[in-house]
Amino acid sequence: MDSSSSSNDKFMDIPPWSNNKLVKAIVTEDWPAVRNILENEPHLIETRNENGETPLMYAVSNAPDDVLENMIETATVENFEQKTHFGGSTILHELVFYARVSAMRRVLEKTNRNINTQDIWGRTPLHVSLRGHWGLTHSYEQHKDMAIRLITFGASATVKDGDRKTPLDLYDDNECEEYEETTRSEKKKELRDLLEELSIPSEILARGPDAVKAFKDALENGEITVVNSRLMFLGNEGSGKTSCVKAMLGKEFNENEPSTNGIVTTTVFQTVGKDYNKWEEQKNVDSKSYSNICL
Ligand SMILES: Nc1nc2c(ncn2[C@@H]2O[C@H](COP(=O)(O)OP(=O)(O)OP(=O)(O)O)[C@@H](O)[C@H]2O)c(=O)[nH]1
Ligand SMILES: [Mg+2]
Repeated sequence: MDSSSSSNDKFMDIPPWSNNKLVKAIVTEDWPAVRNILENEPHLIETRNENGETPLMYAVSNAPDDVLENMIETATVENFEQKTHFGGSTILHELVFYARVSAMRRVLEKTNRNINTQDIWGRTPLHVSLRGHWGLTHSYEQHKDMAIRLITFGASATVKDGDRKTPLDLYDDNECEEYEETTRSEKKKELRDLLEELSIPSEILARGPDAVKAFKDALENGEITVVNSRLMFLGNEGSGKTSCVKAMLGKEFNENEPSTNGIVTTTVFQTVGKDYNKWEEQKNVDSKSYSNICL
């Protein structure tokens, strides 16, 4: 048993890796055998070796698309949450390294829990997707597909790696040799602008160019992480929900507060006052994103 095993960890360290038929078939690129094993002994996919590597990780570099996707369909969420012990990388790091875009999408549809997991170099899957790799370069379409998809599933474009570089910094450093030479710099700028825009929270965008500039400056120089969450107030009629929310927003107490009809959503944001504890109401922003709900 390795150190990451625990009593409620269903993952098997047996059969020993060297006797694992599935791994053997992957390593020898015997894809018909892999298909057969997935059908008849699917449990073999839920195994790992002493380095925390799974058969799925082994398959990423060379398995045909249908085999890789079949493995992803068969695997459990625990399988996608394995990390290698030496590099700290996850299946998502592996998939973006080899630009296995549709397989990456299938994993994300099952779980996005490791979307911002950093490996021992501090790199998230988004870092790895946009970084230049010696001897393995990605096309513009691959960069675009992977990065947009990762950001849509919650990847942060502002996490810094061990060299204090964000995924976009690594993209700047990437020579993108695979891009067509005549349009390379234009394409890079286009994608960079798009990714930057996608990573700006909607409530900042709604407050106009000055807020966007302040947000970008703060990201360059500051260290504050933007966090958002949704609060829901549930309680019996007349128990004081509306009054509580009003108090949080610094509004005046009304002894004769009318009963709330149905559901009320209020969008709020936390001000950047001295102690960060003053809440103010924010109107005219996308209320789906940041709201509290009173029932
Ligand atoms: N004395 C006192 N009265 C309160 C307090 N909170 C609420 N109230 C009163 O209790 C009544 C109900 O409060 P609301 O805030 O409207 O309660 P609610 O849960 O939103 O009620 P519904 O919307 O009808 O479900 C109002 O008359 C409030 O003035 C409190 O902390 N102290
Ligand atoms: Mg109410």
